[in-house]
Amino acid sequence: MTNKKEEYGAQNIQALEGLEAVRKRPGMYIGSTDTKGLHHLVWEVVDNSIDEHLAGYCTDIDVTVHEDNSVTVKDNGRGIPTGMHEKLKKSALEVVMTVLHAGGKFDKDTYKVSGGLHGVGVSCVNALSEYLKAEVHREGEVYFQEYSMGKPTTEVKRVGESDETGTYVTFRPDRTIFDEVEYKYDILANRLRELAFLNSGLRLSLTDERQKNEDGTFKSDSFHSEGGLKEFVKYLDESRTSLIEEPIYVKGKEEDVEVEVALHYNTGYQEHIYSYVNNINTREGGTHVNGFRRAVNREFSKYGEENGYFSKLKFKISGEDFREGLTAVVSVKVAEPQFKGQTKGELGNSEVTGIVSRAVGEALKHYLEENPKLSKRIIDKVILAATARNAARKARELVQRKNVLTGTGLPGKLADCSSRNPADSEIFLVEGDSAGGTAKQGRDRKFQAIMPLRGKILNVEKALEHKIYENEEIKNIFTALGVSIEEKDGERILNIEKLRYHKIIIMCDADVDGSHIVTLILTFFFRYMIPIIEEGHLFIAAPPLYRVSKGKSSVYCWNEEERKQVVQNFGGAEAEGKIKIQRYKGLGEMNAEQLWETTMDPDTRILRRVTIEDALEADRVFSMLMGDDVPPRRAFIEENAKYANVDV
Ligand code: 0RA
Repeated sequence: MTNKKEEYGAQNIQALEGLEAVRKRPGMYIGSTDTKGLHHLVWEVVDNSIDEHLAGYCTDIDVTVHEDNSVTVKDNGRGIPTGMHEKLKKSALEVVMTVLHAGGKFDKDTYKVSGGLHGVGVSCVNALSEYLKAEVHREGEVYFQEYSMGKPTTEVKRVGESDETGTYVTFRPDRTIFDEVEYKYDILANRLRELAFLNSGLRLSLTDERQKNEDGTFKSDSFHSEGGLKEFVKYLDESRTSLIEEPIYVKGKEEDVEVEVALHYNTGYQEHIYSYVNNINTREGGTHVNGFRRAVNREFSKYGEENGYFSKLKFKISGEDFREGLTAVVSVKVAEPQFKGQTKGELGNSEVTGIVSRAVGEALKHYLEENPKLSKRIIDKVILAATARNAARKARELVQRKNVLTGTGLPGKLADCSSRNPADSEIFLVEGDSAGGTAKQGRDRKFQAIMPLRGKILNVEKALEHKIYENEEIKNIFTALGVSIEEKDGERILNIEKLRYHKIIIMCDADVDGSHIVTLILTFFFRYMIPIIEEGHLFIAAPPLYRVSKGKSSVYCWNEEERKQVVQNFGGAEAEGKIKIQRYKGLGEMNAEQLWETTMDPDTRILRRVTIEDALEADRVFSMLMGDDVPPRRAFIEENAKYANVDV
């Protein structure tokens, strides 16, 4: 930690623009006004506290959710300055809290890092809160000011003395702005855990005053990691079997770019690279990830060649062979990050590639020289990966060639639709042959195709790749969808240009088995067809749970609450006897007409679009669900019978 001596006073804060714009177009500033935007408010304040940590002044950050869903973020940083801002003739505290972009970050001497949607300023949080209170402990005194919708409702008041420093920000999100105002413990806890790994030494805690433990204390968690990224990769690989005992750790700095990387090998077949720029997850990777991959390929292939390990191979080792079973976290701190890509989740700064590649290269070279046994273990795995990839390519080519030979090449089980326009066409992947049959009768064949899937499709987390292409159900999915896997520069990419349906709808029973099958299918798409999720083509059908009828009228219900409401509307308990409640346990209990009107008719059905809300958490859940430990999987499925990782 560095301790900067420069004086940072009220005059460093520049006033820029008003907060009206934030209330008019909140999405522009915090991304959205759904639950994601709601949580973004917390991250905005926490980011400011983390900046204090990065500047060397803050060791503890405490987040508390109060009973009314207001939140307090407390830190022990320097405290927001309270002196008079010379130009604006106002307290700097008031300027920071009420003037857009006045957080101090636009002064490059103060804060080196900020990026993405983060860093829009704590004043945005103020603008979007029906109530906010800022309390500052600084220079022996305690000050506070209160606000409503971004406007001060009190002066900056001096209320007492304190021998500590720090900032407390308490805010209650504005109900007229957010669709939903309930904070989710798990979302907060997951990000705080991640921040603890990314900022080793920093303590972050979460307390939820809405939930009590059995002993009467509030539900809470505390996150702290001395090991930082090393512990992070261990945590990510928790449910997998390690190939090497300890992660390989890299830390370096060049031209003001800080590089921190930890990598670990497991016995699995997947590559998991999590990347961050200034603590922000870069889902689409970018120049830092490219630099990392380049170094891994270069150093391992050099080492393998020099030691003659590859001499007997009849095919080329490709980049991805070096990354099978690799889990890594790549974190860089960059002064002026440039983000690109569709969701601004990709780092663009070109200088970063070389910097990361050099830092990682050097550390790997060292590791390989000093750990010949472990290095050989990794190389053996690389060779196995290359061999399997070669076999997979052969299997895949066979499948793809076969399709050309058999004319349309469409699987026999597919009941296709007549439309040839992918934009209008949808395919239902249906659990079981019998429900598949009902769906075929109930569908509108003009634009709806049906493909029944038999039982549980292959568990792709565990299977070797060539096994996957030999699996009948999976081959059918590939060919029905019209997508193929192609190799380009030794990397495999999914070609979805010829995708035959723009809506792919998973339709399973609304029970535990059904949600297990949904998870398996989601895993498959997550691992092998991510562009389909990214492009928003994947959906989950929601069959109703009940049909409540009285006389000739009947109503479908999707949950307990709806059912109670409908029973009440039908006359409640008095009409006991006359009201019939049918509980649907599976799709098979509905006839074709019922299935159509509840689950398939675009005018009345409910579809959930599958998004990769949080790739990191989704991935962990998939591994946990598919991994070796059965009990946590069972518990998870039962708890989340209503499909996790899915945006409703
Ligand atoms: C402006 C300048 C300084 C600190 C902060 C803002 C600051 C903001 C927040 C928001 C939450 N916690 C915070 N902690 C600090 C620099 C202060 C100095 O030089 O003393």
